[in-house]
Amino acid sequence: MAEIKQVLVPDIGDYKDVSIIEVMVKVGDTIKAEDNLVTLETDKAAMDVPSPYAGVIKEMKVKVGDKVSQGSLILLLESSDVASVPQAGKLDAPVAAVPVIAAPASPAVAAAPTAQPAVAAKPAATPVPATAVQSLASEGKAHASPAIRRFARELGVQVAQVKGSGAKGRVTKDDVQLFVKATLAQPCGAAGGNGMQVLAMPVVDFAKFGAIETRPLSRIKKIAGANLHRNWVTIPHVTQFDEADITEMEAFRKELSVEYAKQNIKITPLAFMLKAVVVALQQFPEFNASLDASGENLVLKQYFHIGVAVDTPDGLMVPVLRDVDKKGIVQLAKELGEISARAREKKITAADMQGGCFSISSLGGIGGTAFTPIINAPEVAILGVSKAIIKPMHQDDTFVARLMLPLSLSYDHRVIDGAAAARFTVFLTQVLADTRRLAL
Ligand code: CAO
Repeated sequence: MAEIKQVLVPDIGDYKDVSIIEVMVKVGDTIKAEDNLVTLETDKAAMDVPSPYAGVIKEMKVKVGDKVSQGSLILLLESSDVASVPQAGKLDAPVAAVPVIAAPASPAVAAAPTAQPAVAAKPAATPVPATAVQSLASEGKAHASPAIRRFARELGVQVAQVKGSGAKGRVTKDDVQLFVKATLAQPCGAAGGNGMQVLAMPVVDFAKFGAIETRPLSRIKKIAGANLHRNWVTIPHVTQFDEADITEMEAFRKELSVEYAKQNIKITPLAFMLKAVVVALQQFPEFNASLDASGENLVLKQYFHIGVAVDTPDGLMVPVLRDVDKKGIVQLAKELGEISARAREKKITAADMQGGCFSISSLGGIGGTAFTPIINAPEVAILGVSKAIIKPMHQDDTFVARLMLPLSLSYDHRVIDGAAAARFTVFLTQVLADTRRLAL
């Protein structure tokens, strides 16, 4: 049966007469256990008070500006709880409030209209000390509770840009929502004041200058294009270039090619690359990772699924080869042949393209010396492979002809530092130069 419960201010340390700076709920709201109710502000930090119970709010006992201490009554709630938040002591004892430190607004993720410059892009992995927070908050001239900052961050909004309508200009949830609505309502390319002002593309009548033919983009190109655009504008890319001496690898590959030609398995350098990349990912786990949705945690993967960019008549597709660490070069060459054939025959499913950890884009069969591939989000790095050519390399005071393979590693600079990227490519070149290392 429903029961009226009192929700009290929990243990907030030695603080007394703390101001309520925000009330997030009102009479009639249905809330879940752990939903935030009010935000308290001491001279050091702000903290949200979560509800210990689920239920419907019957009566509010506080408002913004009130001063409260441990045990003050916040509200009455008709509890619908089967399982409330585990509490120490009496049933009506409040749970301890977890201090939520106001972190600075983090950068926009995905396609939010408020992407920010790369300098602000490194997410705060650990809470920022209260004093630092206060100075950052005042730099941003934004007055907002941690809950509102978090809410704004989730929507990719920089709280400093939102005009606060609350007491002393404090930014409320409504203010953030109105800001987002107003931004979205603006014509494309005219978004004001969000650091992402882009001129609209000029509309040109090309027929004025000569004969033309208009051809619609393929479905694949449209889908891939939207993803590429998002990844390009929201991920701070850097590309690290290197060259691997694959003279010995190529000799071995040619031997294998002859051997497996009878079985119709084509062994290209890419099969070796797949294997070598996994050895490098095992050595540098932050390359085998993704940022989580909050942008504040790195999810390290313990599996090794590698995407391979395949050029099809309808556009680029990136099917994924699974568990590359558990397969040999011949098996990988076989799967590569099969999956690229399926991609070209339009037989690839959405599932075939999911779950990748890292991608390889090889233009080695075509040509070129280097390129800057776009990261396949939510992955954090991609390896571009160009055409290997014989070059004079200086060794033991003389020049020798070696087959050199150009590598271009694009990486997400929010996650990977330049030095780590250079170490990764150097390690990769060492593995490719000595294929015995693939077996380590
Ligand atoms: N250097 C020199 N030669 C290379 C090479 C390299 N890096 N990579 C491949 N080759 C050779 C192969 O050995 C093969 O030679 P033979 O025919 O004499 O045996 C030839 O080039 C053709 O190889 P391939 O392209 O058919 O096979 P692959 O395994 O290298 O690549 C695939 C397969 C599916 C990745 C490729 O066909 C493809 O689609 N590449 C384009 C990917 C793309 O569009 N990327 C850009 C995306 S935007 O970032």
